[in-house]
Amino acid sequence: MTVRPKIRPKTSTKSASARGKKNLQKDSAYEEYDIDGDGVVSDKELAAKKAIQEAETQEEKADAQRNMAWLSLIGMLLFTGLVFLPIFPDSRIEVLADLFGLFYIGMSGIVGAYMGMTAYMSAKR
Ligand SMILES: [Ca+2]
Repeated sequence: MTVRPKIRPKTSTKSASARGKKNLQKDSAYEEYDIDGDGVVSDKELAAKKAIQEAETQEEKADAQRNMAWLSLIGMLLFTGLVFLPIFPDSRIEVLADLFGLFYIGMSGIVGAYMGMTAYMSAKR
């Protein structure tokens, strides 16, 4: 009977990073990417984090556009109310009449574009 030598795992003298194992630096900004807190930043966690960030960006964009649409709507109403106040002389209204038309078209364009865009986006999902 021959005695076969036992195969032992080689103990490497290389450092962790040289063997292909990667570590984050101390207090890395990417530590938050370890969502489940197991000390490993997996591809799945990176993908999840990316998806979350994209969703947040989309939400911020949607919020800004909604605010703009509201501002346009409120602006039109305030402007209309302001023009009917007695402090606004008739002569000035006559001079600026063409400009007022453009103002309403511009403001309602923003509101309409917002409505159309949100309807299109919700239909696309
Ligand atoms: Ca993890």
